Amino acid sequence: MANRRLTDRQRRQIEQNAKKRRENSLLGEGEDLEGIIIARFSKAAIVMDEDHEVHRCHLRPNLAHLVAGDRVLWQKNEQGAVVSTQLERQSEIKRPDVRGQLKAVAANVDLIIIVIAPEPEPFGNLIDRYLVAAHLEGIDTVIALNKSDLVPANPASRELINRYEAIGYPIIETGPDDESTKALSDLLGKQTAVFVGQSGVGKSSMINRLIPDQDLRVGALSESVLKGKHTTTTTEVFRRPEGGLIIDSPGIREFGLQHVAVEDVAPGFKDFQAFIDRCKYRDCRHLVEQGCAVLSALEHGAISQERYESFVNIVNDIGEKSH
Ligand SMILES: Nc1nc2c(ncn2[C@@H]2O[C@H](COP(=O)(O)OP(=O)(O)OP(=O)(O)O)[C@@H](O)[C@H]2O)c(=O)[nH]1
Ligand SMILES: [Mg+2]
Ligand SMILES: [Zn+2]
Repeated sequence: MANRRLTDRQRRQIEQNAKKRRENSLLGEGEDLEGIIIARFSKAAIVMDEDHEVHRCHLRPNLAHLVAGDRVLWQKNEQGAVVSTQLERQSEIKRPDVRGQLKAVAANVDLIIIVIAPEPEPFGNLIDRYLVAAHLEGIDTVIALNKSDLVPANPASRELINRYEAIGYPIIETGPDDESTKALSDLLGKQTAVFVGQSGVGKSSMINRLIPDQDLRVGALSESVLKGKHTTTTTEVFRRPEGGLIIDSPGIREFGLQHVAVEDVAPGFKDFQAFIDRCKYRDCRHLVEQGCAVLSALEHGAISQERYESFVNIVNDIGEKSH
């Protein structure tokens, strides 16, 4: 879990801030206040203050890269409110944008909830991509199988999540019932968690259930294609009454990992970890090499065919896109 204590840099910033506040109050300008970005628009942001009140703020031009979850300093003035300073990030979730440029999409996240559901059909490869990215950032993950009411009719989704549980990844099953919502709530505790996954798996619905008085927009699955419509369009932060923050993010169909080095993929596969140090060559790519312990684990069934193929898919994808 990310360290939530103030870093030295943040502490210095707050001290400087107090000094500036005294100076500002002499000048009659707004004092520095702390807040969290809960939603980002092109030239503005919604900031939640320490009393959980929200304010629409302008952004200083040098702060164009602020994202949901960022901690900031902001001031009120006659024209409204303005964010002036970004405080240091403890962690960030990054994703390539449409032009392939790596962009942070959320900051200061302790936990990533990777949501899947019986429908739309889940793909192990997308789960694996999230797991690799989270491992690199050092952020904990939980795989959530949502729409538990539909699982009996789609047992394949439970088989999929059980395979991840067998590897040692934390999982949870959630649905419309109160018990599973309570279990999810207990698991989240006071952490900051981001919900990610395909469109239509029920991320916003899960957040609605956790925060019943928060009227999030929830989309209806289009009956004909059973492919989730994109309902959530911006990444947004919600405060849980129990403490802790939840970040809702727009559903995605693909998750490019071009920003990841090929050699960082295997360490993100928990089931490979026992083997990667036993390969004959230190720079083994685990593809065709002689004396590769991963390939021999695959042969003996200690690594599943699905996971190995998923690994090769990610490695090939990175290789192609970086040329
Ligand atoms: N049967 C069933 N349907 C659910 C459950 N949770 C959500 N849904 C339905 O799934 C559909 C999609 O839910 P959303 O919460 O909008 O999904 P999302 O993951 O936020 O989608 P995007 O915002 O597009 O990424 C809606 O019709 C929900 O009513 C559940 O536990 N059981
Ligand atoms: Mg949504
Ligand atoms: Zn190897």
